[in-house]
Amino acid sequence: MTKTLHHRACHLCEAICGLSIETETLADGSQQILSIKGDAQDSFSRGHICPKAVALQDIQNDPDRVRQPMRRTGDSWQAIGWDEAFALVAERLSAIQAAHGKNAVAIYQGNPSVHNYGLMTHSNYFLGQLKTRNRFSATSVDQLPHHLTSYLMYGHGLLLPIPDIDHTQFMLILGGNPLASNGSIMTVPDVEKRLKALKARGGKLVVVDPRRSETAGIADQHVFVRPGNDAALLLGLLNTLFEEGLTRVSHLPINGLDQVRTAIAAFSAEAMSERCGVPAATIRQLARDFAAAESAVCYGRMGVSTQAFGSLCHWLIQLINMVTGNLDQPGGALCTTPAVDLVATTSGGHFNVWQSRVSGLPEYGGELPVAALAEEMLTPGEGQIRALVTVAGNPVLSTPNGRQLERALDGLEFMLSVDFYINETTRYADLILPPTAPLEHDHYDTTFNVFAVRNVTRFNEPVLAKPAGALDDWEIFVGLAQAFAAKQGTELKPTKAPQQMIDMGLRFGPYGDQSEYKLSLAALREQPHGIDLGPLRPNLGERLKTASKAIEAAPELLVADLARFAAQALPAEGELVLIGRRHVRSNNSWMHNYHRLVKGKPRHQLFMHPQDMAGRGLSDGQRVRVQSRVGAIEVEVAASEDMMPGVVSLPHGWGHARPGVQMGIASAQPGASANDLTDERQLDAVSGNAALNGVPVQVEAA
Ligand SMILES: Nc1nc2c(c(=O)[nH]1)N[C@H]1C(S)=C(S)[C@@H](COP(=O)(O)OP(=O)(O)OC[C@H]3O[C@@H](n4cnc5c(=O)[nH]c(N)nc54)[C@H](O)[C@@H]3O)O[C@H]1N2
Ligand SMILES: Nc1nc2c(c(=O)[nH]1)N[C@H]1C(S)=C(S)[C@@H](COP(=O)(O)OP(=O)(O)OC[C@H]3O[C@@H](n4cnc5c(=O)[nH]c(N)nc54)[C@H](O)[C@@H]3O)O[C@H]1N2
Ligand code: SF4
Ligand SMILES: [Mo]
Repeated sequence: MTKTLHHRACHLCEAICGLSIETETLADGSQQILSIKGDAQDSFSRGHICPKAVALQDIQNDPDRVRQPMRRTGDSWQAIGWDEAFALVAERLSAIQAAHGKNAVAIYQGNPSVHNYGLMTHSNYFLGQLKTRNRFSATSVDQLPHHLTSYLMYGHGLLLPIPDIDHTQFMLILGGNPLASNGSIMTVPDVEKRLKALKARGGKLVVVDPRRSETAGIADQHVFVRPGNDAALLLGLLNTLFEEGLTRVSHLPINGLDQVRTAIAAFSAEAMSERCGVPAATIRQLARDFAAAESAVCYGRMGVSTQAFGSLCHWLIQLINMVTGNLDQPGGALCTTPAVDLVATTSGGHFNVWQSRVSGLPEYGGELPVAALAEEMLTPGEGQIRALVTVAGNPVLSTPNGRQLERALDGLEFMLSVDFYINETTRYADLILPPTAPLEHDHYDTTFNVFAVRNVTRFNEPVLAKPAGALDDWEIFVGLAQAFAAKQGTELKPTKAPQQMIDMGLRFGPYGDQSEYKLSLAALREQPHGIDLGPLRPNLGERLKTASKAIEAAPELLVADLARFAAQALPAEGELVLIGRRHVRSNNSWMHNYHRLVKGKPRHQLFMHPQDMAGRGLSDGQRVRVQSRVGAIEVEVAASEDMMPGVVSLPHGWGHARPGVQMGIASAQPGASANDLTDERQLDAVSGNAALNGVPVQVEAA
């Protein structure tokens, strides 16, 4: 019996905390996890950990986790071999594409893809061969407006300015709750400590949220806003900055700022107040405080991207940072200089080069908005989707109008899921190909180092041995690619292993062979606690990828959206709208099958202000029926003074009690899916991102 201490980054959320995992190897060679703790020596997370990381052992040991390829016939699943499975996929997808065209096969990639570097390097080795325009992902129920705005303004969708949280003196957060989410598009382990440090050095934290969230609870100021109307608040803010002469000249080359000034001249704080529900005096004061601070940063996340004016919001946020001189400045918003630099090595992207067949929604970077997925399956005609490949995703619980998507999945001719659970989505698959569990493969963060509040890098070896016959995600894609190419009679370019790709990325990157750091995979292997490459530094000027090599402050598409904004009706009197919510013990839809995370107080309820409950004769804990345009659910209501009156909040990712789901603990949990209420027609019109927040609903006793 030997004990080993491993160091490993947690991949479950964007905070990428360093963990210390102790394992024991028994005489028969089998391994077990003895403990999972925060790694105090980790250069970035300094020992921080949350309850989800401890559940990594539950993922490992879960008897419901699928461990070999499974084929479904009717309601029953049989294990089959890998080669047989690969051949079946090649055969079925080739036949469907031969009969109905390339676009008859669709792809959906879910969130864990970006936390798994083998999926990042190799999923396209197979999926690219399908040459379909029907590609979808979780991006369009999440951060698409961030990418589109950066693409339009800075020339690359990944040039995302990150809040310099450790050095700022004023942080304005809209629609983010990092105390629950641990931060997003702001990789920031131990965010609570860092926000408290901001306050301790005399800085100020302001949170704008229709719910007094956990983060709002530690802020100096919390401002309620009508869901979906942050653009009004941001316009009032920007207008005040211009009107009161609170702007500063930026060191960056900028085109179109005068045009912005003219375009927003009519949107004064006074004119915007009623729409967003924030007093004009508060908007003006926020602008003055922001401009007066030694350094300041405006940061918006989920709450402001998954709403009807998501792109407008993210544009305005960039502008507010820019005109106050805080863009590309310490203490403001800065882009990272990542060790593996995806911005330098990829093109900026493309937008609206083609559109979805039924609703004409624009592609971004080769993906269509997922709100269109079901209609593309259900609407007959040339180009109709007849087969689907899902990778690390659960769109039935994650995308708007999940019930409609279920009906669509039921009608497919073939479906493949690369996933290790039979859940609400994958139960419709004809074939499930399960990868190794997270701790059975190595780890490098290709994505979240790019979004981190410091420049950091880290490579980790597998913690546990790979079981005999198991394949990593990337190996599954190599197997699929080979079988598909063989079936098509096409030649497949040889590929390198993910590790070799990272080694090359490191060596050709900013800290590589040409630098004093000489980073390589071998160098990272010697530093399992990670390497700190210093604070974020101004670099945007040299990283811009626009044709003009200047920031485009007034992209036509976004300026034009102001007219759509101005034309909307004011919120109806007495209207009730739904927003989402996250909890630190939950992770989207897929971590409810572990007892240690679901025990204790229930967390699935609909939060409602007592005043709104009284008006409907509802009492705390009662079962209610929530109805939207697309559907209805039943759930328990919980009274909460933290809600803005007129707003109810429900976390997404629940509602596992559906037939055929093979996740014993999750299925026994109460709760319903928020996405049985969200509306596939409610979108940010510019990007096609789903507007999951601000959904009109009616609530009554069940
Ligand atoms: N109403 C509402 N809806 C939302 C949101 C909201 O706030 N409100 N949030 C949205 C956001 S931000 C996101 S990102 C999406 C998430 O949406 P999805 O990505 O579609 O859903 P997840 O719940 O992350 O499901 C992840 C799936 O990946 C599998 N998986 C986990 N790890 C791996 C792995 O390493 N390899 C493979 N192959 N599979 C793996 C899990 O078993 C699970 O089936 O949901 C969105 N939906
Ligand atoms: N514990 C946990 N951590 C997670 C996840 C998880 O599911 N659980 N998911 C991960 C993923 S995929 C993501 S993308 C990130 C998301 O990370 P965050 O963006 O921090 O997401 P949320 O915690 O949902 O916070 C969104 C906030 O927006 C508010 N909000 C809703 N509508 C509006 C609105 O119209 N205007 C404004 N101003 N606010 C609004 C909500 O009340 C909520 O407090 O979290 C990641 N981390
Ligand atoms: S906050 Fe929790 S889930 Fe997120 S990386 Fe850290 S330990 Fe993992
Ligand atoms: Mo997300």
